[in-house]
Amino acid sequence: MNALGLKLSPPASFTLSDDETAVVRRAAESVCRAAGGRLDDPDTTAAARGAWEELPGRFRAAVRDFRRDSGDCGAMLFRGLPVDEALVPPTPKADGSVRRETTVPAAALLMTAAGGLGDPAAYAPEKSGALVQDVVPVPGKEDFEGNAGSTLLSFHIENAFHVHRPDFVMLLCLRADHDGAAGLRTGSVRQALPALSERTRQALFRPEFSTQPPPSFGSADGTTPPRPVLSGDPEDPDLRVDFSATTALTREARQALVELEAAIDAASHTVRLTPGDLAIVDNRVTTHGRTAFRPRYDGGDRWLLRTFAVADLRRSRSHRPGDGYVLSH
Ligand SMILES: O=C(O)CCC(=O)C(=O)O
Ligand SMILES: [Fe+2]
Repeated sequence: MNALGLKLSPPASFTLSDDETAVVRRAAESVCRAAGGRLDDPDTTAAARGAWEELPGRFRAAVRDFRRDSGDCGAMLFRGLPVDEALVPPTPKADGSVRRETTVPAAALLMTAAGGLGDPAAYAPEKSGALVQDVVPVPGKEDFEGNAGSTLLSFHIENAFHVHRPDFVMLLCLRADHDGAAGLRTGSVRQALPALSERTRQALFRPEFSTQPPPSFGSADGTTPPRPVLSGDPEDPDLRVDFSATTALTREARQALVELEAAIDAASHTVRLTPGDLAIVDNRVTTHGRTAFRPRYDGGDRWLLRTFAVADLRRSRSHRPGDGYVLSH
């Protein structure tokens, strides 16, 4: 039930059969052999695009349907992807760690899945522009407002400040946290909207908010020019907000932001990812965050791999030198 007493359906989930998992594994392994295992090489991306065609039809249809209409939750869970936890190396602890080699089939898998949503993309100032990034707790960063932390991570649209924020965020679980406490939270504007007053909606459509780059963008500075939090169709708007980085510039805007955060919280869903679970979030309409958990830094901590996808790579061409997959700024 949400604040209005409405029952909100949770994100849809899709579970692969054992046979389908085996087919996905073979496709991912073929990508691992491309470009000498260099994950960020364009030949790997090309191999991943080809491997998409090899994936089970049922899986491809589900991803394609999600791409067309991500539903009320703007998030979907795919279970049973080929992750063999026993073969997963110790969870890294280094700040900003990323995958540079395609040796983990899971990394190849994310690149392949990106091909179904559009294309993979990354940002040079963030996690050294790697297409597949580690989401792991980092010692000393417990309170960090970013994915290296382990306190509550507030709801955000990924890279909300950026004119070319990603369209989709993919998070693939290699290992859960020791206590099974860490939960990925998603909260969609589609489910929150009915709880907002007309006055609040109007305030959120006004360009009276600015958003800073997240701390993961390193030294990148500069607050965005004033923008609206909601845009597009009043009945099905796009959302651009990061509750730890968006500032309201007027009193009414401030009040609207508080109301929006409460509505998103009330409409949110929490999922505890286990190895082989892939969450895809529609970053145009749905925020995500994470509950607190307690890392041990013993090699057995929670470990997700993250890749962004964009539906139309061309749109960001002016940010991508050499027509690559990494936005330079
Ligand atoms: O740890 C999580 O479940 C989500 C972290 C996050 O927001 C991200 O990696 O973008
Ligand atoms: Fe995030």
